[in-house]
Amino acid sequence: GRRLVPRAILSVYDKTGLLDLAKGLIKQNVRLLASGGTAKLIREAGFQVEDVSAITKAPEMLAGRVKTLHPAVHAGILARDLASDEKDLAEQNINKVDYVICNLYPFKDTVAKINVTVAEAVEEIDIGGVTLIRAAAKNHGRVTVLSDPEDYHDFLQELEKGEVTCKSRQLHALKAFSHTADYDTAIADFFRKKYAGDGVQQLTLRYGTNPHQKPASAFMTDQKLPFKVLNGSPGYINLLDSLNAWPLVKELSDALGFPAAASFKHVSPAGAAIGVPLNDVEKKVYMVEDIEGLESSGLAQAYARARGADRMSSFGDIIALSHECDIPTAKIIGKEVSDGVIAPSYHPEALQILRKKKAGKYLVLQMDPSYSPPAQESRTSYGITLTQHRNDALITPHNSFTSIIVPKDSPTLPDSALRDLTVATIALKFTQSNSVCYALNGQVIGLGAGQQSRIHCTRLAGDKADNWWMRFHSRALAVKWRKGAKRADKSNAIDMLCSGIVPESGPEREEWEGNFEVVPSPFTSEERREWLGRLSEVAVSSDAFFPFTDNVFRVARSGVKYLAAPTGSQNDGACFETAAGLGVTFVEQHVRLFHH
Ligand code: 93A
Repeated sequence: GRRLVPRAILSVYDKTGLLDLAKGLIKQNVRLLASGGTAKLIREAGFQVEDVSAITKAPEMLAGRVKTLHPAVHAGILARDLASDEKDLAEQNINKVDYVICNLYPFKDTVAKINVTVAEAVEEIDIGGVTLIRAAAKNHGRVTVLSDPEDYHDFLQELEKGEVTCKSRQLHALKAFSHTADYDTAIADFFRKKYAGDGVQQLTLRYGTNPHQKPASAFMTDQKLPFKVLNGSPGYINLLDSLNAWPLVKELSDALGFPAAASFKHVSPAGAAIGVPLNDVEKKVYMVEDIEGLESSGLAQAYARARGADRMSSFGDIIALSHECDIPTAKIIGKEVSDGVIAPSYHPEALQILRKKKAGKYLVLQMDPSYSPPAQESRTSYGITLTQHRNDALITPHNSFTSIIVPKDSPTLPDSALRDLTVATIALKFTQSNSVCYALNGQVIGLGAGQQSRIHCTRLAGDKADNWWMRFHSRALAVKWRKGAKRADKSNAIDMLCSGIVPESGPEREEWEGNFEVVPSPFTSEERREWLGRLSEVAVSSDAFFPFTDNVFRVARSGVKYLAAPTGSQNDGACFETAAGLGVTFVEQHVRLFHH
């Protein structure tokens, strides 16, 4: 039959606003039922209230661990307006509950205290309250659940006007579900830290982006971390680099069937390459002439190329290797200033070499190559959670570059161009935008990252490609270094020479000259023009369309023959025409590849 008297169950830890609420409910003829402490407070204020134990016919037990957990309570909350539910209730002499007012034990506040014990935390895990809230939220078709004292006022106003609307019940239910989810997350976070073991499902990081950003950690909620720390202790940016560099080399290697390597700095690649065999000049320019076993290691050659692209930028890099780190690769790494490496496995002797770096602090991560991240990813920015489908667009040499726009009579691209466009495009997929990448011989030769305008990016990357090529000039190759010049000093000095920015005189000039046994004279503009004119067959990729023709003009100046970019700009037509006029093949790459 129809109940005449609506009922409310009240069980609150935070008793803010409780008495006003009780008063308002009673005014609307609602019968109040409450758990021990809540009932006591209401009663002492002079309002009518029954103890929950009066309907459960069971006392609160186990020092409060069992208060409201009883069918008399939960059947009353969960019953629908169905004949069969009504029958069940009648048989058990249970009344329906219409309003549930509950907030939970302060688990978060408790575990926020320093040196809290597991026993203390355990006592703050609310069971009955979560069950009340969850049951009421589940049955929000009929029941109103209030889990936040802030909501009492509006609720009472609505009640006074008549009934709580369906919309309000929905919003209260949403809040309730979010509240219990947040509560359970806090509990899981606490026990992950206590029980999972550092480095298994979570990892304490030295600090965040900057040293004052503490504490910092990395974790997964649903599985173990897919990497192990074999040496060192990663920082926040180390991990961001590693977790961008790893998929880059994995995808590059999968796409082209070669071992691949990348050299990351500030969450963008400074270089990336596949293991195309090195010629003698390349070995010299990349400073790997003396590496034993280089010839037989595709991976070592891939890293030599990745590191060789922009040696200045690679100083202190995070390295990713697509295959087991072998001895030759470790030997190259051993000579360079670097922060860490991520690879699927390590040859025992290679690992020994790496463990010696940075006075034993060199970061070595072992990645599970079978790991595949979930399709949906999220992050927070300024407290707001953003979610999106992961960028799982696949770039492959045979599918990504088939739409040749100009020249009109070019049905296919040579394999070398497909290879280099693939290298450039996969590199962009993991580069902070805007990004433009020039590639040749299976490696990045110039990559511009994080520029707000595309043309600045195209120029930056083009200037890097030019600088890379100037390093192959006979006069750059013939440089005589001072005895004891360090690798990094050499890279910096050669960079100044090749960029054409050596000052004519003054202390900077003197310092620069100090690197050489025989000081090279700076390149004349004629020398530069002549040598840069010989750079050819370069592939370039852009992470989004070219808004103006200036980009096309600029890439052509650095030997670009093949250009891949998305289309959709108002100036597409002009860009295609410009490319055609310059003898550049323009391929539409259909996927925009912004990355942030
Ligand atoms: O220990 S409990 O999980 N066992 C219960 O059955 C139970 N029922 C309600 N804690 C339980 N509660 C919680 O007690 C509520 O979530 C609320 O935070 C608190 C209110 O207790 P009191 O009314 O005695 O102050």
